[in-house]
Amino acid sequence: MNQNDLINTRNATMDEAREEMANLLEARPANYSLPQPLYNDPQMFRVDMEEVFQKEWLFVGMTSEVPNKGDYFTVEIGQNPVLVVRDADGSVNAFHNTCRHRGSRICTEHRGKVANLVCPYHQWTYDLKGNLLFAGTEMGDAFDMKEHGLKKAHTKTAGGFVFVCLAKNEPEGDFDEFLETLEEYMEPYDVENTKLAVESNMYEQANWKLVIENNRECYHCAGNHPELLNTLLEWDDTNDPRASDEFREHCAAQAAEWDAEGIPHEHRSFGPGLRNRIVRMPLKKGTHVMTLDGEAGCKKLLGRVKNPSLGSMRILHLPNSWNHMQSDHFIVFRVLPISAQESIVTTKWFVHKDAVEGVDYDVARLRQVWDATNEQDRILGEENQRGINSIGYQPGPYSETFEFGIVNFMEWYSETVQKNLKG
Ligand code: 3BY
Ligand code: FES
Ligand code: FE
Repeated sequence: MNQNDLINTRNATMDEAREEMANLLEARPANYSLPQPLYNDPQMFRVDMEEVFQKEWLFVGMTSEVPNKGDYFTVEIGQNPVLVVRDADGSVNAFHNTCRHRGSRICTEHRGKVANLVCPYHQWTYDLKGNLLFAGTEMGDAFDMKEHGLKKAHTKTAGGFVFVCLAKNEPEGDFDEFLETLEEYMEPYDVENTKLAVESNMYEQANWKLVIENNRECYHCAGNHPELLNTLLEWDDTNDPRASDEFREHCAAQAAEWDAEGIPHEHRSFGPGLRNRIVRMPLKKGTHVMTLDGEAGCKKLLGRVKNPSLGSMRILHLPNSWNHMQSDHFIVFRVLPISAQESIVTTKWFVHKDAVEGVDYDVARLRQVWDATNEQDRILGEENQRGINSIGYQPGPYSETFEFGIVNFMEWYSETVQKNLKG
């Protein structure tokens, strides 16, 4: 076979995978877990990468991680290294972290600060807008510097959240409306004046969809999350039909306080499968934040917050993030796929930028509950994956009352992939 034949064979294999994906999703009963290949097959994973992670808006981090000019962090979206950097004009830019010379990664650290972006291989140098400034003296007369700037990824920021999109064209939809709401709901926290207290990167041997499925239900909470359940109410909404009168009274009392303080709390959601969703939920009566004992994790409250009991404002962004905003600290979660059966879950804890470690907050205490919860969820995800890999696996039913969040996720996933496959 010559090179073209080889490329054609490869394309034909991907075309088959795309067709198989479309057929599997088309035939999928809405309230059942997915067929096995969608959780473990490498070709299906490539379709997920191409149709979801390389086309949709993804949460990557917070603007307060890059407070000053030249601050950057890096992130790997599947096989795509991306760098997020603060420009001199204050904007946050994202680029493919791959040199326009011969493709080396440019920023090799997880985070750092630079004046310019210098490739470690042959020192091609780019400014913070991605323009090529220097390529040595040996590239010949015909070489055009302007044609060799870094490739940009679309970037949007709102309420301190940074989203990137690797597609050529941004996806259509109501993402901007979600961002406006995010801006409004995040206002009390003054995110620009927060700092990263600590982060964890957890490797999980499970397909990314299993990580999200696990997060979208609390059916498993009672049996697995003793630390989290000290403070977290299992319902995902204040009007859950299963909730007791006591729960409703608690919600109403909290809502009255929040209204008086101008703290947004009402449920807002956008897109198919409530893809982007914000709701503030009270925590258990008598607890303030998600620490082991429910008492503050940081003595300095965030932004203009006065009330230590702001519950947790839950922010969901499919396909890859859920978040908990509280009075004294907030926690963001990011899921990124590595392969069909591997993912990375990154958790970051933020506090007021003037809070002093060891005085106002103790990192070990701050992270305790979600470290425990993440580890419990990792084991659940990995066991879920192992069972799904069996020839004995058969898609099983989701509970309508406990697992509607997964039904929604699957609705979004299925619609999005099918739409994107059609191009
Ligand atoms: O709290 C969360 O992030 C979600 C909600 C329910 C289960 N899971 C722990
Ligand atoms: Fe970057 Fe050569 S690959 S300078
Ligand atoms: Fe869990």
